[in-house]
Amino acid sequence: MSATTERIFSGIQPTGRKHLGNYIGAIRQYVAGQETAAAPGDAIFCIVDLHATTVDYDPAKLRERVHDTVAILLAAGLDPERCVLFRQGDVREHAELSWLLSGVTAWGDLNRMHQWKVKREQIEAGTGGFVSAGLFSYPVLMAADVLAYRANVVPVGDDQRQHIELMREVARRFNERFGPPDVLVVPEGRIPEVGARIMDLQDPFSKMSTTSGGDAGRVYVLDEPDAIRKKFRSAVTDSGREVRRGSGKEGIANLIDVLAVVGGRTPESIEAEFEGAGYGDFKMAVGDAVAEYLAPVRERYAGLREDEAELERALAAGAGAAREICAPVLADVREAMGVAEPR
Ligand code: AQP
Repeated sequence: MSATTERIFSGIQPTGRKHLGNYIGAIRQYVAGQETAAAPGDAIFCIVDLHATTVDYDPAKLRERVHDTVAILLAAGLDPERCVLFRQGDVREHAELSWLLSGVTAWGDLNRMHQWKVKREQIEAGTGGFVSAGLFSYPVLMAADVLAYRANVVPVGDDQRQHIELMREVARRFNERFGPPDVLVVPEGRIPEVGARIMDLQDPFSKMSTTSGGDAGRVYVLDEPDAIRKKFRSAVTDSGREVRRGSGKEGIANLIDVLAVVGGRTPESIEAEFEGAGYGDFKMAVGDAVAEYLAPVRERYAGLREDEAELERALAAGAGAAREICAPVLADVREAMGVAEPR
């Protein structure tokens, strides 16, 4: 990567059933990043199976879901010839760098992470159940994922702002402590202007999420067109009649954003088009547009998912390419830290 080249990196959880928020906030950006990358090694995407082990999970299902997730990414347009697409657990450098970076990560910063704060409150209230240490420290692994590649751009949704801030802080602290020269690149988040936070269709004050909310509020990338239309028809809005954004109109604003993204338009043009239209017609239009937008992905997915040998072949090639980029960075990190190279 030259000084002016952009290298993007992003990780995605192997939850298998990705939702419209994941697609609009992240996956769509991955494909755009691949299109503009100067070389395949400048667009790097990782299925983060190690992150998935911080909560209760079924090992057999994890393997399956990695395959589901790769197939979705390929169906969305990622091309292993034009980007680096791999499984985190295949590249040992991630776990190793995570440990090394934990020495320059402030405990207080981790203790302030939003997701951890929620867990901490549950622990304090005695309702947390088993909480793994990994749930506290996984942001360090996220930092390692990105910093191992000296990526300078991280395409993500709005919910990842705090994680990006932490990885920037870790990179800065590492460089201050062990430089000069700077060993790590301080990355920037790339958060889309429209669609960075797609909201739950049944609760427009909460983001569309894998782990909270119900299926009615969450549109899956692989949902059948009729199911998609039905979810949009039942989307919670407000008691008004105007298709515009504004206070008290969070549900409608969310639908405007969704239609803007899938139609490649601005929210303003949608407000203008639907001026005077009823909510029913508007919701129908959004449902139709999303069903049409996701249909080709769902259709391609079926064929890709059934060829597991090919998915594994693509992941293995991706892991090899990833290692070629991150192994020298790890060597530099060890050298700067005075830690021996493995014999
Ligand atoms: N609602 C959303 N709107 C826009 N972007 C979103 N992302 C997640 N939700 C939204 C972005 O999707 C990317 C991949 O997320 P992930 O696979 O790491 O997350 P996940 O755990 O499968 O999905 P959720 O819904 O984000 O999980 P919960 O809410 O259950 O913890 C990320 O770039 C993310 O910003």
